[in-house]
Amino acid sequence: MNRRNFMKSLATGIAAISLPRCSAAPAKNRAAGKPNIVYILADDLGYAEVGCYGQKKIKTPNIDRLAAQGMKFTQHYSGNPVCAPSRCTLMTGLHTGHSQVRGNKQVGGAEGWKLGSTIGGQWPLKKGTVTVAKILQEAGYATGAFGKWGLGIVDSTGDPQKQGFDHFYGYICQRQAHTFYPNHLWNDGKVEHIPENENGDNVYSHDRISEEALKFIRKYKDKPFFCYVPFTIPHVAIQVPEDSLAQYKGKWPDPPYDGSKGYFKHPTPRAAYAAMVSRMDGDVGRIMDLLKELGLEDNTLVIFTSDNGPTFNGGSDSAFFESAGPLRGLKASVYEGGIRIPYIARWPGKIKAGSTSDHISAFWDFLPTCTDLLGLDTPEGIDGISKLPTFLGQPDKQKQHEYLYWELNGQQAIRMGDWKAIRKRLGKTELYNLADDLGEQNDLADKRPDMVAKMEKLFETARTPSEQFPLVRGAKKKVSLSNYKSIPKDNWKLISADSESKFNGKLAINAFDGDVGTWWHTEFKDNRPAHPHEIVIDLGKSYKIEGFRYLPRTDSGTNGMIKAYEFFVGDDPARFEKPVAKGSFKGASKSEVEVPFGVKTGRYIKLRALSALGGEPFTTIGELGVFGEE
Ligand SMILES: [Ca+2]
Ligand SMILES: [Ca+2]
Repeated sequence: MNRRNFMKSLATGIAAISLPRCSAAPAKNRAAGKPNIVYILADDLGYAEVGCYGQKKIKTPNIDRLAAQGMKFTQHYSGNPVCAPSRCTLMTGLHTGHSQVRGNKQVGGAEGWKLGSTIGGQWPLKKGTVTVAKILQEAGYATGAFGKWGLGIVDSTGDPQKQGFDHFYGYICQRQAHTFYPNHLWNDGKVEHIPENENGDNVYSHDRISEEALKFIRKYKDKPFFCYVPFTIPHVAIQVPEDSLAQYKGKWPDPPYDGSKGYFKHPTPRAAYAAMVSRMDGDVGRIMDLLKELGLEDNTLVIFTSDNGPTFNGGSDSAFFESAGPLRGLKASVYEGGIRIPYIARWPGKIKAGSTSDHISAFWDFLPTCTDLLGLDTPEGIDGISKLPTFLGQPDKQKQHEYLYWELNGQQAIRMGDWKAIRKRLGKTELYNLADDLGEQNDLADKRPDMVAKMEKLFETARTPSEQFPLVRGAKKKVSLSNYKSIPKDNWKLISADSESKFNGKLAINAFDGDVGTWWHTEFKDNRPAHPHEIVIDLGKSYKIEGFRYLPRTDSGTNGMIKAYEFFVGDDPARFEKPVAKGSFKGASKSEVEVPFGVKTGRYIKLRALSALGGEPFTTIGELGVFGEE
């Protein structure tokens, strides 16, 4: 089935289920065998940070109980060693050689921290993406996400409520989740102000998020529901309420953390970190208690896992807790410690209690497992394989991956059977045999050139190029013109620019002539005008514009590189309404900067520069581009 037919079948699905969705049909859904799905995703929880995976210091009785009542996977992998791309693979069934999001790519600056800001966030999922949430939604599930999203801010194409979730509560921008006492969270696309945190650490966001997840389960108890709970802890900052801290205070030598490795300082960081894990464990327990209370235990598949390995900064102490167990590497690394994670599945009567599986699986298996569960067609071209046969105790029916693939910031990794290959920035391939070298200490590349050749071929073929997430960054100083192809500039015309440097040819038209080596520079002689500087361009016809690209001047100079900006789209070059995007570019760089925003239709664009990086009264643009469609 191709993608179009698949989308068509989704559409048909809507019609077929629209009646029961509007009337009381819970019994029918039950009979149709649609189990509820609760997917709990811890943030940065290491392979060995829960008791049932060998943790000795931190207590996780509820997660351990989940394992005792379900199946524990010893070889399950996250989608990526960091947050956003990992979650993208979970949602789309595609590994990071094929997925839209392959890194933590911020959009704009840290504006997401500001109350009600809809600027910032992470690179958004595209419109029309087939997500597991969408599939479940169309299959009649109530769908809710509670915690940290990181795949596009409110109003962008990646907004969770445009990607299959009926409800979203929590942090829409993952950077905002670097404090657990925020001044706001997001509730169904609206800002929920938390005034209690304006002058002190009073409302712990994790508690609110847990409460909302519980409310959702209660509200939709009579429907099949998909409750996705991407908890925000134990990711740093190390912050936890006193009642949890009390459990660990004074248990170990605990040197204070002075804040020098980022985030916030803490007087007893080890105790606080352990307390964060245990507090999250407590909420896993509350979710299980509620399922029991509502009589939903038997008809609910509960999955508990983590989005990547344990972290190394912000005062965390992964060495002290042996957070990755015997595995090499931590978060952000494609060694096992960065990607092998705890994974427990519980479904009484279907999944054998107290069982263990060494089936090799990954985040991108979740989507096809769900379609398999519901007897739906799996979208073509995805990388995942259903693990339902393993859940149901039929290992002989379980299809195996030929290999798993990851990439991040120039690192590539492949797991094929017992073999693991790693390559960094296209350098020499490392080769390990995990069967007898779980810690990836003994590089066998020189001994097995045959296997290295096989893996190196896969490093090329397992991925498609990504314009937004090139495998190796910074390799080229020059920006490729192909980056600017999205909306052709052949018919663009300059409407106005408030100033240009005529004497040396740095004219305003250089801002969109398709040449990275030419740029617009505002007048810099004696009569230099001050900010703001504006350029207005006619695109030749109307487009649905989804974002713009800014390439600063590409020589060694830096003056005039735009800092604060506002960007407008409109139908009248003389009158624009409020900006569709505003923010600041972070630092001087020869790279282009991309700023996606929600779709805005118009024929004219205006960029207004409010300040320059060096504080001088200039503006320069090497190349301006816009992306979107007709
Ligand atoms: Ca994470
Ligand atoms: Ca140019």
